[in-house]
Amino acid sequence: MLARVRLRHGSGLIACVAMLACADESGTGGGPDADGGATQGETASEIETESETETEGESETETEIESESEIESESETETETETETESETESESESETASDTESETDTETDTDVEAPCPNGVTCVTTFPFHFDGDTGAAASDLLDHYSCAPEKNEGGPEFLFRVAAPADGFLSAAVYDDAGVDIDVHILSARDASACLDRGDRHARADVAAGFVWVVADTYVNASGPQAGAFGLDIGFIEPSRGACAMAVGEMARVGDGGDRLAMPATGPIVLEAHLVTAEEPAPFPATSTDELAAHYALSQAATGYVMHRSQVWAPLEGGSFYGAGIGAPSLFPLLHEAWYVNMYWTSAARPARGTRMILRDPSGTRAVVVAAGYETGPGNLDHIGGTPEETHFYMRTGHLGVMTIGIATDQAIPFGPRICDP
Ligand SMILES: [Ca+2]
Ligand SMILES: [Ca+2]
Repeated sequence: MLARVRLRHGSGLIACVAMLACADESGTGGGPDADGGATQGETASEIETESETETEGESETETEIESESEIESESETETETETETESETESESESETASDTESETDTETDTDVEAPCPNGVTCVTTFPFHFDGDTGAAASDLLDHYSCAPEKNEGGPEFLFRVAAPADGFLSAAVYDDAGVDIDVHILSARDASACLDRGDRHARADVAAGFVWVVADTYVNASGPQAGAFGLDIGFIEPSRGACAMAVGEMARVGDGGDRLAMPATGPIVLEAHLVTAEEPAPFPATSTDELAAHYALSQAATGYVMHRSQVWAPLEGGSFYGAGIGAPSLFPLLHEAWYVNMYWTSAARPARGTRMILRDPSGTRAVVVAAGYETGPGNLDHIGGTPEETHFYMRTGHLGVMTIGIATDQAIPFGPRICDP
């Protein structure tokens, strides 16, 4: 539906300025190195298909997932579909569910996590929360179509979760299943399919108010029937820091800029970057683009509490002896900083000290992420003013080359991760 293809032309291979790794524009959104065969060719031309797997409705398959590339279009896609085309019949079919629970679930501002947990529902009060289940044995089979994407057939059995958000914040949920199974995840503001805030084939996210939010892991129905089966579900809640987002005014010397330095803060396209090995991941280091990757995802999620269905691979082999190499030894790279890292094509002289706080901000809003600079240099195309991994893009609702404002935080004491800036 909204599938987009973006071509990106880098400036080609430029001499490395870092000890272990040089400019990295590859291994980002395009995923051409999914087979571990990263080449310099990726730098020159990279294709990213930003299509959410399910935008084709019934043609939903698992195969697209392997492209490693469709990361961030869900919000765009679903914004369009949130135009509520819900049918009357659907409303009626859901009214039963809604009516018998409304009294206890109509608690948008109720943070009483002690409220009785309804029958057949799993109640969630701690994060990150993990659940393993099998929709082939689910007790509920009431919800079929959700207002986020009414054309999607979620007619198979579902698991319901009542989530107590402890504050206003960012709620996300990720689902993991195997081939032949297709469980989708939905975030609802009430126990009602017409109250859908977001949904996804693999993950969903929403800014929620303190109180109860509902998450439903539902079974997608394709032409072959309900794709029920075993799945894992993670639910995470992050309360963004709030406050000033002042950025230092100055300029950044970048490799190959011919003395034409970038005025900071700057606004422009931000690359979707790959993952880097951290201090929590001792040698032997990854020998392929996916070696030890699952462990990295788990470590990162545990360190940050930030839930998403991660899919980016390690930064490609270029100049280093292992995949996922940044600047300097991994032992110098805290796990928390990797989750929220940022790079620019700074010269070695201009490169900020490791762990310097920078801010990536929506140029026209208050949404931002505090990110860690100084660990990697790139992207090599100076038009792409910086890069950051999928964690940042997922929160910012941006994709590869999404436009953000970048700058060095004036206050170097603010916490890493999502932030709501003072207007
Ligand atoms: Ca269902
Ligand atoms: Ca799915």
